[in-house]
Amino acid sequence: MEPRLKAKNECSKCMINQDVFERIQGKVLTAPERVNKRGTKPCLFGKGGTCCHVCNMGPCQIVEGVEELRGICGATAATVAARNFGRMVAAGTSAHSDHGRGIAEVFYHTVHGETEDFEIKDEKKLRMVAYYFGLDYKKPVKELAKEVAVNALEEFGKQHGELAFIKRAPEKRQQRWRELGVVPRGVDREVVEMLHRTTVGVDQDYRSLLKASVRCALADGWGGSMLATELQDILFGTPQPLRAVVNLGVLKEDMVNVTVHGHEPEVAEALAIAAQDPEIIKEAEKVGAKGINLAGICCTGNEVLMRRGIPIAGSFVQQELALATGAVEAMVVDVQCIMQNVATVASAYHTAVITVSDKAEIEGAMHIPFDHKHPVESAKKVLREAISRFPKRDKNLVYIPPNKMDVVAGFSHETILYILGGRFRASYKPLNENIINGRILGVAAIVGCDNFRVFEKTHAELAKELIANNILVVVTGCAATSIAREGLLSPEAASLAGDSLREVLEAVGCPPVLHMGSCVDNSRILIALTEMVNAGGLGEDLDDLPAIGCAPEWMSEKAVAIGNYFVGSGACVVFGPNFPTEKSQIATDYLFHEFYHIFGAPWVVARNASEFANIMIDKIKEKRKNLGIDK
Ligand code: CUV
Repeated sequence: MEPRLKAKNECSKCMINQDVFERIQGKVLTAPERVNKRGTKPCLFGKGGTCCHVCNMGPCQIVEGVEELRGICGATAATVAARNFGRMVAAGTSAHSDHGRGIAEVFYHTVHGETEDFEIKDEKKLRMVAYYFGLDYKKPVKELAKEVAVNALEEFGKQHGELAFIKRAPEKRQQRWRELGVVPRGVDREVVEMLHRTTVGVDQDYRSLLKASVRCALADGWGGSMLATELQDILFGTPQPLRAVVNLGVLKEDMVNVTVHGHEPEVAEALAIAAQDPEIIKEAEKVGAKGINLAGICCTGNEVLMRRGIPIAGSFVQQELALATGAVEAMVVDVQCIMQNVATVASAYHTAVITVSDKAEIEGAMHIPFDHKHPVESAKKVLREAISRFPKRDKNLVYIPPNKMDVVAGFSHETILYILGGRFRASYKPLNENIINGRILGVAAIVGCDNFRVFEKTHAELAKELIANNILVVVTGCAATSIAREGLLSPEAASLAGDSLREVLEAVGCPPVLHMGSCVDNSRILIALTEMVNAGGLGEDLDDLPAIGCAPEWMSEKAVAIGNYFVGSGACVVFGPNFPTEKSQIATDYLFHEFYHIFGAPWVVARNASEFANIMIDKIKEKRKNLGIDK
C-alpha cells in the first residue's frame, strides 16, 4: 500500500509549526519524514504484541490459534502478548520511579544541608507525607524532613509490607487489592519481579502475568510517581494557578534561548535560579543578548510551567522543530522522551544539545555532568555554554514563528480542592454536588504523549467534544501541551463548554480543561479521584465514580504503566490509536473484559477522536446510572 503521507506536510504534527518544518526539510531528516519514508505502517512483525524475543531460539513470530506458529518453547500468543505488556509496564514503572528516586536523593541532600540551593517550600505537604510514613508529623520541620528523606528512599528498596501511599486510596480499594494480592511492596522489587516473571520459562499464564502487571503498575502510580510528585512539591512548591504561554513563539530573538527537555525538574529549577543571577545576566549582555530565556519541552517543561510559569516551547513532537528555529543556543536534556535525532538537528545550527544526567548521554551531544550537591553551580556552567553560542547564531537561519497561546496552568489537586471545592469548605463536596445535580456530567482525564504516527488532532478535538458534553477535563503530559496550543487552557475557552458546565466554570473563573502537570503528576489525579470518593455521594470506591481516563496518542512505555495503574485503581482507560496486545484476542479480551470483573475497570481501545468521545461519554453515563444520578 502507498504510504499515506504522500504530500510533504499532510500530518497534523508537521502542521503545528508548518513554517518551521518547511525550513528544515531537505536539510536534516526529521521524524515526520521518517514516518513518510518508512510508510505509515509500523513493523507488522512486532505490532500487536506477539513478537517474542525473550530468548535466542527466536525471535518467534507467533500467530494466535496456529499451533505451528507458537514459540519454539510452545509459548502462545496470549502468553507472549501478556509478557510484552508486562515488560512495558515494568519499563514505564522503572522510568517514573527512578525519576522519583532521583528526586528523593535531591531531597535527602537538601534536608541534610548538603546543598544550599533548594529548600522546603511546602511544609504542610511535608507533614502530610510524614503522616503516611507513620512518622510523628508534628515534629520540628528540620528533624522531620530528614526522617521523611530516609523513609522516601526506603520505599524503593522495601522488601516486605506495603508501599506507604497505598493507605491514601479509598478503604474499599485497598481491601480489594489485598484480597487480590496485588499490593506493591517496594518499587524496585515489583519491577524486578515483573522482569523475572517475563524471562523465558517463568510465568506462562497470561492471566497471572496480567494480574502481576497491575501490582507493578500500582508501584508506579501509588509509589514512584506519587513520591516524585509529592517530594517535588515539598521542595519546589505545590503548583497554583498561573498564566503562561505555549508554542514555539515563546522563543525570543534577542535573548539566549535555552530549552529544558526531559522529565526531572531539578536541573530546570537550578537553571531558573541561575538564569536570574546578575552575574549570568551580565555575561549574556556582554555577548549582545538581553538575558536568558528558558522554555520547556515535554514534561520537564510541564514541571516548570506548573510551578514557575516558565513557557513551554513544545511537546514531544515539537522537539526537533524547536531547534529548527535556529534560535536555540542550548537544549538541555535530562531523561526520557529525548529523541536521539535532536543531536543531528542541532548540528545543522549553532545549538548545543547538553546532556546532564549520569544516566543519559547522546552521541553528538555535549555532556556536562550535573553536580547534585551544587545544582546552581552546574546550571551556571550550562548557561555559560549557551551564552558562548549566542554570537554564533546565524541570523539568516533564524525563524521564530509567531504562534503562541495563553494558558492558565498549575492545577494541583490541592488547588482544585480550593477552587472547585470552595474556599471555606476545602473539600470536593461542591464538585460532587455539581456532578450529582448533573451540571457536570463527569470527569475525564486526557493524558500521555503525542505521536508522529497519529495524523489527526485527536487531543484537542476530543477535549472539545467532552467539554461540550459538560464533562470537566483534566490533562497532563504532552496531551496537555497539545490541548494548550489550541487555546483550551484559558478561562475564555469556557465558552466552548456545554451550558451547565460553563455556568460552573464561569462562577469560579477557571478553564474547562485543567492542567494538572507532568506524567508523574498523574498521581495527582489518583488523589483527586480519591478525594471525590471521600467527599461522599458518588459511591465508595474509584470504580463508582463517573470518571474516565484516556491516552489517545500514547507512545512511551510509561503510558502503558500509567494506564495500567489507573485500571488497577478502578478507572477505565481508553487507549489509542492501537493497543499493545491486540494481536492476541485472548490477552486483549482479558484486559478489556475480565479486568472489569477483577478491578472494576477495563482497558478499552479507540481509533479516533469521535470514537474516544463516544466511549468516554457512554462510560460516564453508565456510572451515573449505577449511582442513580442519571436523571
Ligand atoms: Ni512524561 S511520556 S512524550 S514527555 S507525555 Fe510527552 Fe510526558 Fe509522553 Fe514523554
